[in-house]
Amino acid sequence: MHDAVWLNARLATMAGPLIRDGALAATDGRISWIGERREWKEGARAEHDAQGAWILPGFIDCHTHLVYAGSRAHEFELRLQGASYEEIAKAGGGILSTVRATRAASQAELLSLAQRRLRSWLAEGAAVVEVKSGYGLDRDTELKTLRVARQLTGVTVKTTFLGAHALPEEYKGRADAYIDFVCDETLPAAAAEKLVDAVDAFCERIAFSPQQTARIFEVAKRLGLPVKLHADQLSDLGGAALAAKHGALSADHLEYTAESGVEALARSGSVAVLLPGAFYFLRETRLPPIAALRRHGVPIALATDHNPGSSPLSSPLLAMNMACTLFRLTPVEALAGFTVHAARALGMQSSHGTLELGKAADFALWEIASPAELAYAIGANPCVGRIRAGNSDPGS
Ligand code: DI6
Ligand code: FE
Repeated sequence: MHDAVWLNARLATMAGPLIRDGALAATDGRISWIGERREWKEGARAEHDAQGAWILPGFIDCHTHLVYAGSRAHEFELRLQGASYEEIAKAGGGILSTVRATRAASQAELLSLAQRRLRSWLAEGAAVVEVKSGYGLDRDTELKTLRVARQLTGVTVKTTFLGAHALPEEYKGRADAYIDFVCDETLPAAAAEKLVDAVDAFCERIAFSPQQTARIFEVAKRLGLPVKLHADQLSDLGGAALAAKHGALSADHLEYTAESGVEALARSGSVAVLLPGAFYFLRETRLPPIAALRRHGVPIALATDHNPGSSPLSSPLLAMNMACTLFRLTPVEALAGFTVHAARALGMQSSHGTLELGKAADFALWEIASPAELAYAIGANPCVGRIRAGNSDPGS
């Protein structure tokens, strides 16, 4: 006897062909039966009529910076008057202005801000959201933001330590000393408190060098933590190849990645995470190497990159549309980018990302005529239900 079954459903499992008249059952929070309706002969304690809705795996947003305080609307105005993102960062605005606001906020304030932001993801059927630190930069605030991420409710949260996001004001001109501090103090302290699922860095001219990034990765390895990287977003520092060399779960952004970097990702089995929100919001023109990623068979994930400076985007659906219109991904690729490949970018492919027997019963119901509509429509939200661990009232 299964706990619950959804009948009269259309299923996009993201692991096989579409099922136009399907049934999906859940037991103990996992998918306990899935297939054609006519083959469903078992019993369930609760029977739900999906009324012809499409069921897809719950979306996985594998790259966000959700926990922060303050607003950067003013910088948006400056950029519209001609200032560049890099100029604003060099003048002490940018990430550092969010760091000041985040340091000043209490843990309770940060939690209430982030939980409120998260509502948009819940409304669009998200199951998993990755959340990075990186707006604290001192030890206490990095730990504070990661604790907040762990306290968020309604989705499964994966935390990523991003202490090497920017050089804090108190280390001005002493980047290597700051990397020492991250390697010796902040990262080990965060890991000891079990606040870290993965380790990331911002490898960029305006942030940290490949050598500094490699030092962080060595510490992550010693602590037994997987790595990911903000790679080649604004310039090609060989970030993708560096991530691949360290067996990264993913390399993210990749606008400036050369073909050799793509080949390295293919060899290491790392996922390419594309972030069309930042591309759009910074009005970038250099496209990530989509054709090469396809040619070399690198799995492509998508994410919102939600952050206050370069991608104030809170909608997975809009990110999918942007990936199609700006990067020319197909709707099927966009859907895979927020499900099966995103799961892999977080190392959770054995439990999430597809609708298959034994995986988490985390899925969403959509009132649409075909799955492609999710990537096609702009500004609509046809989500009519969200199930988490088999539970249709997934409040916490
Ligand atoms: N890359 C980005 O685009 C964001 N962080 C990063 O490493 C920008 C974050 C910000 O501007 O606050
Ligand atoms: Fe980012």
